[in-house]
Amino acid sequence: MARDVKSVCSYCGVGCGLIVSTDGQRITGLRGDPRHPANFGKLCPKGATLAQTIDVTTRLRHAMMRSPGATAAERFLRVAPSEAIAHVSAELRLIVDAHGPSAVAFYLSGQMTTEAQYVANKFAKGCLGTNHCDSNSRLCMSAAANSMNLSLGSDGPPASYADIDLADAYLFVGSNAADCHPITFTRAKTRIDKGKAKCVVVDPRRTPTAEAAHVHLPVRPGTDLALLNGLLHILTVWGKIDRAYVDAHTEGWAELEQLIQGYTPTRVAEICGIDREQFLKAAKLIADHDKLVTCWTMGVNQTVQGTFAGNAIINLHLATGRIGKPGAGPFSLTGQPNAMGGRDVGYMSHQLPGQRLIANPDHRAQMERAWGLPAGTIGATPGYDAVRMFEAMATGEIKALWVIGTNPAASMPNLPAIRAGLEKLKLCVVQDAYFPTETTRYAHVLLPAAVNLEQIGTFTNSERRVTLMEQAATPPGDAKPDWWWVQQVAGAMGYARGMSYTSAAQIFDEFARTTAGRPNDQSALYHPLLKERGPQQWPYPAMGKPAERRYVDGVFPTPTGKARLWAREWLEMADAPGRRFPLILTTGRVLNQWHTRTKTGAVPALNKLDPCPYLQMHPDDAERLGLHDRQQVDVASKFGTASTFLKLDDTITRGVVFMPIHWNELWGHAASCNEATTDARDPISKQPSLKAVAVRVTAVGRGEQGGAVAHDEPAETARTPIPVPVY
Ligand SMILES: Nc1nc2c(c(=O)[nH]1)N[C@H]1C(S)=C(S)[C@@H](COP(=O)(O)OP(=O)(O)OC[C@H]3O[C@@H](n4cnc5c(=O)[nH]c(N)nc54)[C@H](O)[C@@H]3O)O[C@H]1N2
Ligand SMILES: Nc1nc2c(c(=O)[nH]1)N[C@H]1C(S)=C(S)[C@@H](COP(=O)(O)OP(=O)(O)OC[C@H]3O[C@@H](n4cnc5c(=O)[nH]c(N)nc54)[C@H](O)[C@@H]3O)O[C@H]1N2
Ligand code: SF4
Ligand SMILES: [Mo]
Repeated sequence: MARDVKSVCSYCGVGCGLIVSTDGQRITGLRGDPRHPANFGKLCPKGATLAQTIDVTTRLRHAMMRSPGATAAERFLRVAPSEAIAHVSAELRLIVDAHGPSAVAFYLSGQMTTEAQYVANKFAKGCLGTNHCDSNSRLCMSAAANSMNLSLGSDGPPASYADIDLADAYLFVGSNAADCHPITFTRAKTRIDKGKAKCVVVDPRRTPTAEAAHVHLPVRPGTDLALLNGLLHILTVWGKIDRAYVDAHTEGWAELEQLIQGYTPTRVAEICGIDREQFLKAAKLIADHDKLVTCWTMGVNQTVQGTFAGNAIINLHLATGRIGKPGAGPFSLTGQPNAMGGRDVGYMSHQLPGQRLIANPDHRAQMERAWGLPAGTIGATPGYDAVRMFEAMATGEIKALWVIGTNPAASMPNLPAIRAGLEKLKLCVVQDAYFPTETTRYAHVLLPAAVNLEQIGTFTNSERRVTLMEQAATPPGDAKPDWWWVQQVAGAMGYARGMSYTSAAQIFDEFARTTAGRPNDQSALYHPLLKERGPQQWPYPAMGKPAERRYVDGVFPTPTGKARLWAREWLEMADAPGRRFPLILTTGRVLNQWHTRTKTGAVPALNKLDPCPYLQMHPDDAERLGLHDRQQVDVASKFGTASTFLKLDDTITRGVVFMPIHWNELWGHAASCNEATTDARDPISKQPSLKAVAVRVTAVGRGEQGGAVAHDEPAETARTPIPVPVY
């Protein structure tokens, strides 16, 4: 029956609403939802072509298996879903019985529905009893989440998109929102173009976002904390501190005031490698415009001081009283479409649902009661972070891995080490919607997943808004929603009690109840309400009022009720460039590709716009190194070597090179930037430093290869010629 249903885009954290026309089985049209508050009908090129990613030859349509211990070359055989479920449950049972539950790990994704994230997390931490259940948010939002928790007492940004429409100044730190959060950026750009708002962008590259700025500060990677401390210092000198707010609603000012004195404009300019006058110009813009929204993303989060830099952004807002007010607030933009939902269900290895922590005995007891488990069932030790999980696979400590909705063999840092982990697994289950991916190469079992347009569920976007997706198409073959597969395996292992949901709506109800009384309270939300009233923001408590803007009253969910100002000293990156590795490699995104391209790779229009990988380098650096445009080069770090083509342009800071993350092993041998990235982590958030590693760039085959151990290079795939780039 032909009709229109509502859904949400499954790419970025903007969370644009969709209206999808369907004949009951297939999608016949897709457009932006004019009433959705994230996009008011607009879509970027990725969202507009989302329907083209559904019925493609690379969909994984059936469960597939190959024998345990099979080599990557051994072919998969199609099996019935029941056989795959029986096999996975039997193998997991054997491993748990022989080695304990901590020999099993889960690696989840911010691209699963909240319902699926909740069920997988419950299965791991509640049923099986392993806390080694982490997610790709560890590579993405972990630093921002930790900084919000430490400074404000709760994860989840204080501001809303509506504040972007009210602001008179924007500060984008390590965010290329023009390419990565395009529809949100359009809102800021509209105000900038009308002369209603000023804009400062901090990024080593002159990105499309920086092009729109009044001041662009091309910092050296990893120096944002110094810059932010310096901004607060100069605001103090200029008398811009809101003493009344600081005294009433924060603690820690004395220490912070002391620390920032060391961050004079001259010193900051030197540390960051920027012009002192430009720095002062940026500071003046920020000083003169009270309605400031600061957006930050991976340029901050993916650094070894990511949590501290997030704290410093929040310091800036707290100390000047620019939080909880219309048009003002720190705004961590979420990367994936449902990373916020994932953090709400507690899908990182140190978390439990409702912003609870494994390390907190009260929180564990509350979840044991909620899940009907005997006291003491949930392990008291937080599980490993993503990188540590793969290390534990390499040593044989973790023997089984179930991956859902992420592609670690392409997206994790230091891929040689990741492969060493994947190769050692006794059981590797990969649940994906597409085949092949870089990770399916290491799988013993493949479980076919329905994508978001083929199921019912919810995503929570950057501004804490929960959107219901209705089913627009029938999943192909044996593909099923992610939660279904987990529940089937749980049932087969004897955990049917508490794992027998009949619908996504029922799962949502159980999850929503766990948030009651918590900072992310959304206990009054349920699917029919979302369908009737449209997408809603949390907090959405049972008796209280839903809030568009948090902390309006200056009361924070910390033990004292006050927000915390953190005095954090900037440190030089551990792996600074030197004689052997003289350049800094940074990595990131382009507008028309999504991550490892399982979806965007199937859309011709997008591939025409962003066709191929490259290494962006300043022409002066190329000249010094004797390299020329479009030349094939090796990018070697002490971890490994990536191979790609040079793209010379002067929009990147000298001494820094940039490689997009989208083209990986399936594109060409060693095509992934992550062959060379470092797995050094921020000690608080355990988020890897994907934005900076020291490298050497040489003409292909000319330099010695990077890496502590040269990774195996099977003769038949060695140096698959990479198509010559066309820009
Ligand atoms: N088109 C597209 N959009 C996406 C995605 C996608 O794959 N494609 N992915 C989504 C996801 S999951 C995420 S997490 C977001 C990421 O969104 P962004 O964080 O905006 O994207 P990135 O390109 O990873 O990094 C942003 C910028 O950080 C800069 N940078 C590097 N090092 C530093 C540094 O030390 N300091 C500062 N200040 N800047 C630095 C880079 O030059 C880059 O321009 O995008 C989301 N949106
Ligand atoms: N060097 C470097 N590395 C990075 C980053 C960087 O900036 N630099 N960014 C990091 C960040 S922020 C992120 S978020 C990660 C992203 O890295 P990944 O999560 O690995 O990237 P995706 O390609 O989005 O992987 C999603 C996988 O899930 C599958 N999939 C899609 N929809 C569904 C579904 O509904 N169900 C299931 N089961 N599967 C589905 C896709 O086919 C794909 O294989 O990369 C990280 N890695
Ligand atoms: S801005 Fe993000 S959510 Fe909106 S259409 Fe584009 S990719 Fe989808
Ligand atoms: Mo991300």
